[in-house]
Amino acid sequence: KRDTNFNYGDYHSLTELYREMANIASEYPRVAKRLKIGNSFEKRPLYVLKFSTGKNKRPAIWLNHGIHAREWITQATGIWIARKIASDFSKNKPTITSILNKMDIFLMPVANPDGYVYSRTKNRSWRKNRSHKRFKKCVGVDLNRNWDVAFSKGTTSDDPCSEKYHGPNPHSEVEVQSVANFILNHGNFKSFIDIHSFSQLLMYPYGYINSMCPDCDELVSAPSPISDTQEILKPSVTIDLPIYIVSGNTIDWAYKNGIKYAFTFELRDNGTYGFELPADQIIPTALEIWLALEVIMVHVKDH
Ligand code: ING
Ligand code: ZN
Repeated sequence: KRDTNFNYGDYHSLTELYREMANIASEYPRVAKRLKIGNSFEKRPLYVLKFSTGKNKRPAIWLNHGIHAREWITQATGIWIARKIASDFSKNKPTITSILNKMDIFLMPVANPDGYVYSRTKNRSWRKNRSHKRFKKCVGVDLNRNWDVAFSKGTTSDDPCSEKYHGPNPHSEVEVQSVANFILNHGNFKSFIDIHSFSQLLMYPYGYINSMCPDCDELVSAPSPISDTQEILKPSVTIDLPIYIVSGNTIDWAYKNGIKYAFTFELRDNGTYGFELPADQIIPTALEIWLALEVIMVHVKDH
């Protein structure tokens, strides 16, 4: 039974999303827990939902949503997927049950809460977090340029006023540090999927250099998480190396730290509405990405 009337077909405030995470955990206590992995720069909690049926430190997958504030479809699909995992499991649906019998899923619906609040209340097109340092004339770091991999090398900026500012040093941002520390301390992550919008792409490593990662044969050639995903999503998604060189990005860091199944999705659309995707596309987009995530998670479980 649902004890909330949270509308999954609409966009929500951070407070509503955080409350719904707590609701999911309390409605499905056998499988879901809400963990706090740190605090944002502005001291908001950083929450993750952990889905697990077993002991600690099973092989795990991290689903990362909302690292960029204005990409509202990513936070909205994050909370939808969270409830989907819990409710499918409670109904004994075979795919999610087989995944959760071997693996844990960690889902972070809002990886950049300060930026999200700012985008909702002050500036719809805000991308970065909201950190600031003394003597710096602008606010915010691009959290998808702040990771410790080829820091400051491409499609980024050392100008704090740029929306692609990489920050003063790798992992300078507490939102990046908190996720990185959690993953390194855990030590058994097999997959990291970073969800963005828009462009309808699925990208694999590397982003920081124009070449394929050593495992890319498995990631890309059939049968593979990518080719299987392509099969079910076609023709709505294009699969490729990143279209431009991006240093300091999340999935290159994950891959370099031993997490082989590292992917970036760009959700809908193809530019008609861009970041301001109408709310009536939330559930269709969530259904689409969920199919892809199930395929990838099954592959990870079996390898
Ligand atoms: N796009 C990503 C960006 O940070 C990306 C694209 C991600 C490229 C990861 C390479 C690696 O620019 C959006 N929409 O943020
Ligand atoms: Zn993004």
